[in-house]
Amino acid sequence: MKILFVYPDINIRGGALSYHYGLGSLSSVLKKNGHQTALQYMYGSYNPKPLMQKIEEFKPDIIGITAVSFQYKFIKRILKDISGYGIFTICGGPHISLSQYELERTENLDAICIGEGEFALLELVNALEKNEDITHIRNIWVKKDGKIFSNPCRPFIEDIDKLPFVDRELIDFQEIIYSDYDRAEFMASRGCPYSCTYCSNVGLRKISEGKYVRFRSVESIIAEIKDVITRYKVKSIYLNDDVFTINKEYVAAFCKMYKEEIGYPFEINTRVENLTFGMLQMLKDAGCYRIAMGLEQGDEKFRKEILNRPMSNSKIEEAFIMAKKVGLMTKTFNIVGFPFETADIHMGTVNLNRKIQPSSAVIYVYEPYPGTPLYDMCIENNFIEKERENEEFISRTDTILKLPMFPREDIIKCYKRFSWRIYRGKSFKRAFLFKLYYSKYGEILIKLMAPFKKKIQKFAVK
Ligand code: B12
Ligand code: SF4
Repeated sequence: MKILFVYPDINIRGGALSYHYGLGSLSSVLKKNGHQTALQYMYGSYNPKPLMQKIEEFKPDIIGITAVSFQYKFIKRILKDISGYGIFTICGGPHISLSQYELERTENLDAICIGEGEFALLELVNALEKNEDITHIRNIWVKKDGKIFSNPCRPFIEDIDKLPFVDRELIDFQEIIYSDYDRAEFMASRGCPYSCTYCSNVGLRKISEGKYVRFRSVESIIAEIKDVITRYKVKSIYLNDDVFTINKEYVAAFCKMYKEEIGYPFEINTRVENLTFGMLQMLKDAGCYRIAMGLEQGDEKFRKEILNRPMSNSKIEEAFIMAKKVGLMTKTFNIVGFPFETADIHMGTVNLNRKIQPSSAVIYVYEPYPGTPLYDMCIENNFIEKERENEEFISRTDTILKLPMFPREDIIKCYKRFSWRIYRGKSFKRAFLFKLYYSKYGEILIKLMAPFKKKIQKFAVK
């Protein structure tokens, strides 16, 4: 069978193309079982024409679309625009997994996949090929003659080492690397043990039985990195796991083997609670050059009570001091525009970042994701402006919330001024560059400066 995957990545800020691990994994499993796959990566503004052209060339039997919440409005347009081809359509990914009602509400959508899709999709494709019944496959819900056939989910895949490496050939992976500072991305794990109220992990964990947080063996991830760096031109590695440092012994074993067998500069995402001076030294010694941590909100009480992130400000400060001591660059992820936040509470985020002075600080506007406790809180309090849900803007630069305590204009102001506020008087070049980046000309500048972005980044963080 021929399966055409669609990765909608429309109206996303930043200028770097991205790889989709989930689709890469699905593609590998299907190919291993004798099926053919292709991908349509939809980047920039909405344009269905290249997709239609791909459908005409590849002639797929099935179209499989991956969905995060922000992209769902575009997915509905895609489904409408390609409905004339009459091809079987299925949607999966975190949004669908937590908003199963979409199957009933979405026209021209035949099925959805809830949770992990490798073995469910394979079963579906095999059944379609043999013209067998498809209404009883675990994880797959099907719409047939207006009737929904829902099914339970199989347990989470226990040993993720058993999955083949993701299919990097599904896309021009070298182009992805070039667009992302010559960096190749990997994932050593699935899942996250924490339960921040704004993050989909809270809901995704409940989908299936079994262990949610799983790591591949160190040997397996090192083998994959080796495979990629021998096939592509790569200068650095990004382990994009939700939290890479959950298990101390794993980090130690990884660092040892990575240093001996790979040695490229690398970066990771982490949580302040996991970090010790010894672990940071080990990471640095193995070639880690930067760690990224979600700070999200700087007001300790708000962070604990609304976001379920109980770490103290002093713990955050301590982690950044330690990282700087061992010579690691640091990056914070921050969010503005949470329900019940105010401009004053947001200043806690500014002040904490100002104090710790990370090498770079990223800010997003809060986006409510179905299946999360904070989304439910938005619904209960009538904070979502339903009529604005289909509006087109760049993801996480605007809000669809109407918060009596934090008007939209103030959220956008805080978003745009954030980096200027934290670096002003501390690092002129960072303050200036970030001010430009978040200004109304930011998006145009990102595009114009794309050929020089590596130089600009080096200049900004040094
Ligand atoms: C790595 C990552 C990225 C990377 C790579 C993107 C990717 N998805 O591979 C980058 C940095 C590019 C990225 C970008 C974004 N991300 Co992101 N990302 C993640 C992260 C940390 C891991 C994703 C992953 O690889 N998981 C492992 C793979 C194997 O799982 P998977 O992708 O879910 O796919 C499996 C199933 O979902 C299913 N499946 C998925 N698609 C399909 C399609 C079909 C047809 C079928 C049958 C099955 C199926 O089968 C797959 C294999 O088991 C998750 C957090 C998480 N724990 O999921 C956030 C997450 C997916 N990201 C999120 C968001 C919001 C974004 C952005 C919108 C941010 C932005 N504004 O820039 C963009 C959107 C990109 C896009 N257009 O999809 C949210 C989505 C929440 C939501 N409900 O919308 C998540 C869940 C984190 C969170 N805050 O809650 N992200
Ligand atoms: S630590 Fe990060 S990935 Fe884990 S639940 Fe919280 S926000 Fe999500």
